[in-house]
Amino acid sequence: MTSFSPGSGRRVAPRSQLSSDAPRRDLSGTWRFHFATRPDLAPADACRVDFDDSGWDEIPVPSHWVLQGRPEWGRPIYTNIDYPFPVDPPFVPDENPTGDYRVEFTVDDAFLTGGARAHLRFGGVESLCIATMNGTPVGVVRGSRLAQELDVTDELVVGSNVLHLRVHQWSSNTYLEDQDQWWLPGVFREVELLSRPGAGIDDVWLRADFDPETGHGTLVPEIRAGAEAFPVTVAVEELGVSTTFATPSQVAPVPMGEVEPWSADVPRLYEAVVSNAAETITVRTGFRRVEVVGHEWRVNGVKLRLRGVNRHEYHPDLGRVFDREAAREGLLLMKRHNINAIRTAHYPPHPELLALADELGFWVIDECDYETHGFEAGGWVDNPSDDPRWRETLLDRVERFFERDKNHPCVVAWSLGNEAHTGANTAAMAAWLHRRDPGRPVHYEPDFDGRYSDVVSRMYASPEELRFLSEGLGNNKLGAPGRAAALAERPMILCEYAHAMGNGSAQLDVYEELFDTLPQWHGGFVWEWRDHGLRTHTDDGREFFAYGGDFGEEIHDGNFVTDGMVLSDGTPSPMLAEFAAVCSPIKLVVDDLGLVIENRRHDGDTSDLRFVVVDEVAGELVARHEISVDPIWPDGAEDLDIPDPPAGVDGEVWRTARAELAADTDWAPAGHVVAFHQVRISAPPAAGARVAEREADEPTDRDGVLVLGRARLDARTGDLVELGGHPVSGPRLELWRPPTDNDRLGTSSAFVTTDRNTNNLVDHGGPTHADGWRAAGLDRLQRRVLAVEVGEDSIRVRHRYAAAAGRDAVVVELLWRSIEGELVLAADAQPTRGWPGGWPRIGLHLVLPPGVEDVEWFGTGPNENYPDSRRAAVVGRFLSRVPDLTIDYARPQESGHRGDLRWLELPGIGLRIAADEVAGARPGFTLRRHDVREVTAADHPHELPEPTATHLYLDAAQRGIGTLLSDPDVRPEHELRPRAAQWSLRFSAAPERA
Ligand code: IPT
Repeated sequence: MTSFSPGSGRRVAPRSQLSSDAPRRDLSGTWRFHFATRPDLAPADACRVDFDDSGWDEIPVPSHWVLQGRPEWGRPIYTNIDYPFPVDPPFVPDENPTGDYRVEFTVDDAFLTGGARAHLRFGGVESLCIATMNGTPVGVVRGSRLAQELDVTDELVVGSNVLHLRVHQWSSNTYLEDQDQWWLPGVFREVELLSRPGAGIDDVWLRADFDPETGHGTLVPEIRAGAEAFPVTVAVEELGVSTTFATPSQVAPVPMGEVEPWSADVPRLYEAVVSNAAETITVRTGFRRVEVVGHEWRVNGVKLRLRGVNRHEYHPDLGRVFDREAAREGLLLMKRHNINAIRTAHYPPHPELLALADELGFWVIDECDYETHGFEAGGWVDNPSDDPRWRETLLDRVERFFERDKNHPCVVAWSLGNEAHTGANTAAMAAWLHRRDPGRPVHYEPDFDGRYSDVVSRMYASPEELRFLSEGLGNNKLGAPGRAAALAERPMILCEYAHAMGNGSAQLDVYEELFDTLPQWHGGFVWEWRDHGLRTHTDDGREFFAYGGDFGEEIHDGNFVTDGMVLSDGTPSPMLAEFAAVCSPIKLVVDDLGLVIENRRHDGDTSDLRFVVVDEVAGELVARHEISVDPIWPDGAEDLDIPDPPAGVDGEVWRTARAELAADTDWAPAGHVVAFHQVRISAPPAAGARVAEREADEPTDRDGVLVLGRARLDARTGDLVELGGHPVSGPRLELWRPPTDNDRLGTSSAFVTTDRNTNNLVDHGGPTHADGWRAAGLDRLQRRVLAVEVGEDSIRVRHRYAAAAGRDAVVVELLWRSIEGELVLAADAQPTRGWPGGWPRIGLHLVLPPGVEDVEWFGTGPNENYPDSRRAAVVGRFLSRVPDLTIDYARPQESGHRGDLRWLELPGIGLRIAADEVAGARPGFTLRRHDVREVTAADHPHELPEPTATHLYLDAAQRGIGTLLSDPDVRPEHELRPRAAQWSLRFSAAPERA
């Protein structure tokens, strides 16, 4: 358990995951299982063939034992950086959960005939497994997400066999596997029994080169087999090529003639067959050439543009157990959102994932199973990356990782791991890869100085830092003095950016523009694809998705495990739509005269797309034009004339151009929108009769209730009590928003940065944004009525808002009038000088009756949007159910804001609210069943109380949502400083609906 060794016993040299016709037995199924809280409590004789396991429980293999609904078998633990036990390498605590597994299976003689050998192949066991076959120990398997074969020929018998595995949750390996995810022990990938034919082909590596100059492909085979295995034939039937090598020394490159290349955009695969008398191996191959030429990282001669995500292995019920259908659905969802690249954070995925990426088309950075982040707090003392005692194990890891995955065309770089600092061992891992596969670059982010990796990689760098790096200027985090200029000669990526925790991240467009314009930058990988909440139930049976702390962990990192663009239940977050809008490889610019279409795909013209322009007046569709255009080649653009927009019409004219799929594809149906652009057409308004000055109604006071048209107000406070016959209260000033994760964790200087010299995380420890807002009392404003003045045709109300102990105040004046059945509100908020810091919002809050079901609005939508994240939004008319307006982020927080409201209608209470422009701006709205205080108080969606009202917030402004871990998190132009605000609102009866 506690040695530095990479594993022991009958270990077989690492090989590819190959599809062979040799006999194979998947041992997945129901096994016998015994759980012990400590190794010394595990049954002593459990490995003996005649051991009586009839009293044991059962468990599915593959699975994690902590996800079997048996709390007595331990529970999941979530830590991001910390080890869940003392840093005392290579030792682990005595309390080391231990699972004993037993399975009985039979094999027939086909398995062992002709000198065949038998291998047990482990796809993944967390974290250490001692295997015993028919009573004989056959090996110790280490490396949780790495494959390992053991030769069990001498133990396997024709007929019945007993396999026993003893699995320890913690081992020395755990020090190397400190990734930001749940700790989930168990046999979580398949265990297979493979028959290896006597004169079989041990391993195959088909390097499939594509020459972009000639369009020709070449297969460069590497065949690992004994001389007796020859002759060996390599054939690609589709290309009419078949070559037989009589001896090992004859093995040589096989010219394929003209081929179609493989790329993420056009993932053309060919089936290659490698065979001999004993076995036939099928490899799906793709021809492509990966090169780093100066600062360009190219595939098939074309610079890569990575629009990527970090993807963990995750399933809300199964943990890291691979579910092919769910994984495929996930990849299709990526395709539908213009994602073309995956970093397999932070370990090699199930091999089938790479097969899917080959088939569907993704550029993949495949990452080794290696992270030691928990050494950081101790200044990286004893860090495995630079400790000779770990060298053999780390080289073993990189070898097993590489050998398993080497045949996949999707893999365009090898990554040594994540957050394990740097040292002689990581340098040796890189050297090993360079020697073994000169054809693909090595990535390793903590190699800040670029001593042994080929791609300059950073995390959460600010836009300014991207520019500095590009210009060859060093500073903190960017490279040692003297290295910056050298780094600027290399390709650059952000292996993590746009931290998607909760309602975040914004600024995708800022990064996209830099990726498109700075020559060294090739794009980045959003952190991360999906939340990892685990489906759980409360005692009374309500479902929720658990994050750190929900299983009573001693230490944990809370909801940092839910930081994806897709929620735990599979719901795409609004950020995913924003990503799709910003990162589309098809760029459209439309205006009243023309349409510019640019194709920034790596491969493939635009013949799969149709281009549509629609015109809307006041949110109503008035024209749809299909624009005919010849296919545009990658890197090409067209500037097209399009029909004139409508003229002489009443209302706003909006024109939207869309690139839609013309036909169904593997990943989306015809009509799917790949790109769009919307513009407001400044059409001259229709010449209409000027509206005559209208008379305002006179307010009347009936026993302390002021009646003004549709409204009734409290004569003492000036608050609404009724509107159109429905109880309504407010409006009240609101300066608080339920903190987003960024608000709650970020500071004016990002809360953690990395110290350049030590690579230690520096916690700036300053108050977070939310701390600042709380200190200013924004969440507890008290109100004092200054005046309620009833005039001849208006009611003027003045309120003063300030927090306990504070002197800073905001005075809000509300001027109510009623004109021909329309209630008109002119509101004005004026802060005193001297307010510290910033505000999250400046809004008016109206409390409406509960049960308001539906809303229709003319404004931005369909999704929530914020000042720094609104590229997925268009202006139009939308319908929604009220609960669907907000997102159930893992931890409840600000959600549902939609900027630039023109009007909204609530048919349930017959209310229409129109918002007029004041000083060129319109308010945004949020409609939610809980107020900001209820949302702030809840830690999970299911903790929100039964709704008692419907809350409408009309915000003159909201702060941006920013991007966590970047400095600054919110760009200065999207900060909200204390300021005055005005609203111009009209309340009327909603038109009757059919
Ligand atoms: C970065 C990690 O690489 C990633 O695994 C994840 O933990 C992310 O942070 C936070 O969610 S490391 C961080 C110190 C920048």
